[in-house]
Amino acid sequence: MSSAFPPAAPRISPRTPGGRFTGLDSPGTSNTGTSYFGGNILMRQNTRVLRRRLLGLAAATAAAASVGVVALAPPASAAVTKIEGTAADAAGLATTVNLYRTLLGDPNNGSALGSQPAGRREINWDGTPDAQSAPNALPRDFFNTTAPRGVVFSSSNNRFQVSADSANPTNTPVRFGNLNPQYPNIFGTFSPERLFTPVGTNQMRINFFQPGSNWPATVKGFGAVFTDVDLANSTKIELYDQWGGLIWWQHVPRGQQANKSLSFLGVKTDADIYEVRITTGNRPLSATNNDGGSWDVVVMDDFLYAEPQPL
Ligand SMILES: [Ca+2]
Ligand SMILES: [Ca+2]
Repeated sequence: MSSAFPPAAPRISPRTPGGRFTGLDSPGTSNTGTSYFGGNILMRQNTRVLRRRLLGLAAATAAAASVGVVALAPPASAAVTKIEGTAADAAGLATTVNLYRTLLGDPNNGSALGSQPAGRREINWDGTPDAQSAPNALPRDFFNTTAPRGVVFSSSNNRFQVSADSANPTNTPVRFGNLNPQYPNIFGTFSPERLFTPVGTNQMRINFFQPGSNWPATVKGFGAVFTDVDLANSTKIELYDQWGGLIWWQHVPRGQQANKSLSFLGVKTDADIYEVRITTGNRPLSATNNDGGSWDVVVMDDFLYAEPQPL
């Protein structure tokens, strides 16, 4: 299978053509990270000051000459605080996920419209209606329209699915048993009982918006729960800035049991995350892709991320 990430699907455009320069730097970033991904703090701070000045100059130039956005290079490095863990069940993983909730901060802003001043957003998939759950597709903008939480998904085919719950009108099997009868035996849940996956591919992208609008946004942290990660190098999270620069990436830790393991990987960073790319396992879900040996099929449960702030 090719390791190349699929091309991005068309993005939703900002409401003002040509972009704008305000808000590209968020105030109040801290340097309290417990682990760092290259570079030193002083250099980054100086870079940010310089970047603000350049952006201001570019904005003035753009206003005078009516030209478009000038893409400037992002900071060379970012501070990253990482929380990760694996467990046999939801109770075992709860401590890890709660640590990450604390790191992102309260409150959980639910489906509140617009960017809130603090806190985080979560998606556990469990409230997704039957009509948008397996065997039906989940609209890729469901969590910025019906449930406005500021995320829109994309992939090579833009097909996504939330698993059926145990009481649904079409008697669809839980945990993606509709796609392969093996899957209910290998996938566990962190938040019962719906799970999430791209369909026809094992790679997807997440872009952020001011919740309920098409105004692009960035976040300062993202984490997700995965189930049945069997191989150490099959599943990963990548974070990118608005210039397409890689901020950070890491493989998701593999579970310590054959089936239904839960894994969590989440980071908070002082960089502005414009896009998250997720690779789930090394095979997409399908009737012929049975999990085992060198074939690792993985799906996702809870997403947790910092409050989307407008770009
Ligand atoms: Ca769930
Ligand atoms: Ca697996």
